[in-house]
Amino acid sequence: MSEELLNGLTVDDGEYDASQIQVLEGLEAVRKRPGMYIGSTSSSGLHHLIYEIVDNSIDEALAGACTEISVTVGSGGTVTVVDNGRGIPVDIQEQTGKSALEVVFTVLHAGGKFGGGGYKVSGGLHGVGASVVNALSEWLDVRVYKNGKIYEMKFSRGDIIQEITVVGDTDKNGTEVTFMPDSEIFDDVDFSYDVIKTRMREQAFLNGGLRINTCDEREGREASDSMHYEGGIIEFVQYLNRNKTPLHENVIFLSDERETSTAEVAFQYCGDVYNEFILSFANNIHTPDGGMHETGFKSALTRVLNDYGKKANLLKGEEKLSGEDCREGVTAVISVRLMEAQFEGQTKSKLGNSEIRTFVDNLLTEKLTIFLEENPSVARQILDKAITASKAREAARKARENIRRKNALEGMSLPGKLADCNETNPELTEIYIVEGDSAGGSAKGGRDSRFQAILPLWGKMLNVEKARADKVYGNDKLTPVITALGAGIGEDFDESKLRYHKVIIMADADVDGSHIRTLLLTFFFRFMRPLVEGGYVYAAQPPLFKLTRGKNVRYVLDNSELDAAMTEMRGEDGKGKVDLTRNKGLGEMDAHELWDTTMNPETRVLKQIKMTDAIAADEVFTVLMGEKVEPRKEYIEKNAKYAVDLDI
Ligand code: TSJ
Repeated sequence: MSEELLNGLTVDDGEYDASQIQVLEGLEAVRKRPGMYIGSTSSSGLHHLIYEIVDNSIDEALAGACTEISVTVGSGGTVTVVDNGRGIPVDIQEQTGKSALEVVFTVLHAGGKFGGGGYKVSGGLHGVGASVVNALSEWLDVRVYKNGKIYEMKFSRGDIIQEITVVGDTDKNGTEVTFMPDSEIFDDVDFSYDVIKTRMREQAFLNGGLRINTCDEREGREASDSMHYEGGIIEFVQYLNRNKTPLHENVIFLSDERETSTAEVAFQYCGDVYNEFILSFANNIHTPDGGMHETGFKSALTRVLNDYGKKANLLKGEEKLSGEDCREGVTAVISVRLMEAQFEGQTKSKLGNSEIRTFVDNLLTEKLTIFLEENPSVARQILDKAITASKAREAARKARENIRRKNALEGMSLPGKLADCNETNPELTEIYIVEGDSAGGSAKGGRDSRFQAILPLWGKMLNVEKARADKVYGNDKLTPVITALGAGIGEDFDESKLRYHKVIIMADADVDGSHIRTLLLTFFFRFMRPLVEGGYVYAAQPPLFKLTRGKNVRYVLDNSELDAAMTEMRGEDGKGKVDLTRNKGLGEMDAHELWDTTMNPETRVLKQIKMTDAIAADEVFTVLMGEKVEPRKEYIEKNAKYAVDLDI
């Protein structure tokens, strides 16, 4: 091959081929700043490698040329992705003198754009990441099954190790990529089968009809699953609602297609649920911050339900349903595909294309109106639910107004049980919410009152998952928490008014403690979501064991540290007699012990409550706190951990 240079001269193919240098520079940039391409080099970036490869196979499925994809974690920690598509083209292109296969793996952002036509509407959505994965892999092998032959090419950290070689005959078609992530790049190269399976299940739902298999071949971790949903996002909604009680039997499904975009919406209301759960996707990519597709759905839903309510005489006179009323108890999946998706916001997790808002709005306005007219009993159930929600919201508003007025009258008085701290800069202060009066007493005695406040709680706590908002606002167990934090609740919640930047739940490490912790977390999650999202909520970790040898006392957090601590304390001869007791409760520790083990910032262990996965969190809360007993039992048996141990 030859390359034209600036002065019109051409040089022959050789070591100094300009395009080759560019390629190397491109992939070198990826290795220098991996975060720019895959977000991070932590576990999430590591798993991103798989998604980048699988996206190519999904594009092939969208082009109608692939029906099955398999993702396997090999025994050595590698990942193999195989599909039964047409196989990446291997013939040399005139323009570049290279095969599409080589270009895909060595040129940044090259996938999907080669070979002229390539993909149309459905495709060309992803397929940009194979070279990034190649650059960040210790090694990567690709095999293409095509034209009756098996072609193979090998790379290491982006460099070509073996040019395309025919290594056998085959009657199959498809592409197979195996890679070993580079341990020089990633903090940890251990893949999580659960993370992979969850993502692949989501993709199987979003691409109805496509079969996706997952397999873990690592010793002691063997597992395999096969996921295939003819119903697509309809089955996604059924899956999300599997532990809830649907208000109407069938999931409502609406879809439309334009020249360059498609929209699909599936939703179903649940009678026993008071919050909304909307998952939206653009080009199969989750958009946790919503965007135009979600806005279109929400505004049209509100308008269509109000119009229907008027027409069917379910809403009288000036009665009007708010958007929130119309979404109470709904589980919805919105999936759109479009040519040039604009992802906005700091985390690129919001869809910005405004034409999609009109598209989804029109879809609902036309087709949901028809659906309601054709299914009056379903329509009536939905409207009844929204009207009840509206009345409850009005009651809640009054209750909230009462709290506000009371606060104003009493000069924003703090709860009587609160032992506040001296410091007033919230960035420096902490509040311990403590279960039980006796533990509260020890905590008050043990704390550093300069910056630590204590709020004891006692008695039975309200389960907010089973109550509407109006019951929550007036609740005498929750009101002290609301006033102590000082930031309001629900729509009124104002992060900037928060009186403490560390809100620490301190409860026993037993079943009752776990219960109160879960109840409080559910309350924060549903009514003070920014508190959880902002990372203000923590769980204190009181030690489970106390070791005594003579005058020496040592506390141990949990089982995993017990053996080592015992050995250490027995001393070198291994003969010292060490007394082991299990801590029965916070109340049994005196003020000093509580400070040393659980409250002293120098020595304590705090667990920050994270909100990484909305699906998992919603699941945990509905399962643990909802009406159905059977799934809850199953869940607890399966996890045998406290709810707080899950990364919510
Ligand atoms: F990108 C990649 F290398 F990472 C990769 C691509 C990885 C895997 C597992 C699969 C694929 C892939 C690519 N599967 N199927 C395809 N298809 C094409 O590249 C292809 C085949 C034929 C034609 C055509 O127009 O004839 C066009 C394309 C884009």
